[in-house]
Amino acid sequence: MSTISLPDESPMLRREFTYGVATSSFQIEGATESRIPCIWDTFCAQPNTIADSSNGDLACEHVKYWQQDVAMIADLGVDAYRLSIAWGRVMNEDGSANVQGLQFYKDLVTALRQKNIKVFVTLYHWDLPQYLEAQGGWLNRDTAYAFALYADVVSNALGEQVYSYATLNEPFCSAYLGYEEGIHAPGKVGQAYGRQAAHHLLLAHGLAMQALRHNVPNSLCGIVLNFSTAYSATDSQADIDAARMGDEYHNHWYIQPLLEGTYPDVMSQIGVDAQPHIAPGDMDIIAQKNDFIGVNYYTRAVYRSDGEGWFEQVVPQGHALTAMGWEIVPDAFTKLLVELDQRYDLPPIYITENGAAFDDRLVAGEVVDQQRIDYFNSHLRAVDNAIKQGVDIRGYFAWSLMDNFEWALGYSKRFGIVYVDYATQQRTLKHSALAYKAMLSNRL
Ligand code: IFM
Repeated sequence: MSTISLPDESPMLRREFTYGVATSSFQIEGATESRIPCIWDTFCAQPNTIADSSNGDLACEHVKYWQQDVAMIADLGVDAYRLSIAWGRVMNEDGSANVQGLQFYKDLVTALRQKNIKVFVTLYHWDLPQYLEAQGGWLNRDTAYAFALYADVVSNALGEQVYSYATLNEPFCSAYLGYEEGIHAPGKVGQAYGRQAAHHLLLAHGLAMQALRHNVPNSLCGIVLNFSTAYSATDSQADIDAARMGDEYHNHWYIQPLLEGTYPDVMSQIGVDAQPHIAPGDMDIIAQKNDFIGVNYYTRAVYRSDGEGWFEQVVPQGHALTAMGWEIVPDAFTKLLVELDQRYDLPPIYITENGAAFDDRLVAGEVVDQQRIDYFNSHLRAVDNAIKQGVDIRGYFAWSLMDNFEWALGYSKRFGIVYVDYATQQRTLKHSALAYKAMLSNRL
């Protein structure tokens, strides 16, 4: 079996560098009967939304098998586990706390701590309670305040047992895919929707940070953002400008407000009707100090001019693809990290997600996922290169611990380092998990 390795002098071989695995609530938990419905339950129930017409009713049945899953995580030898809380499992519709739901996460956190595993909690990984969506969801400013209340309840309950709290996972996906393109829940379509949702999500982040600062001053608090490094399709000035606009619109829209308190200039290039309503004081709430920013990276994006002063994304060419059709471009990962560092006064960075889906097969009890091992090898080296160029990166989380519900693609895509047989809920460590485990045990 081939291995995952890093250059001998890599700072990532030191014990202080945190390695983990990541999951999210809706993608693994199941147990819908013990929480209130969320927007993904509703979305999955609509026709033609999910590739295999599946839903999150069972997923990996993690609520049932969580103790076994904790043992599996510990066996991998990771330093940390990144999980998300299902808002609708810990809060009731009347705004009161769900005591049993909170107890589930308390037990989970305690069990992980007993195994000496640092817990990285994400408060919002896309599963907005449906009753809030019925009141406008992220288009309604009140949702940001409801989120702050929820953050207050969770951080009071779990306290500093949690090493790190991230407010949101990938607000780009919630806003753009969910409210602008409509391919994710709640399936709304329109630029004005997308931009307003993005603003309210960022506002929610800022408001929640205030609660976190008060309740858990010693936990590491921040946010997780996703980025696809922007490239231009050709050397033409029109395409170069298009790539810059795509970068501002899809990447910097979410990070610049956090670090500089402003939206990118590309905002002036969208119609006045699509511009978000920003109340006085919002940008100050959004631009609070973060202890860390989580970076999720999978691939790059290539843009060209649409001929009308705007950008369009082109179908990737020239690199191998994952099962998602995403180009494998580790150099783009280094470029992204170095450019973010050059442009902003960044807090410490954690790579909170990186990984790949491939067409894994379980044969005679083994999954030989050499392509995933290669992906991890090349992308860990990309992170190492960025650190050597001065970027302050403190940790790396493989996405994902185990195969799970891949949103609009259902169970058809497998991102796990652990294979899940959904019929039996049997977990099998893929070769990538064995390689990750071996790499972790060989650290200095
Ligand atoms: O599975 C998702 C995850 O929920 C968020 N980041 C990207 C992953 C792969 O698409």
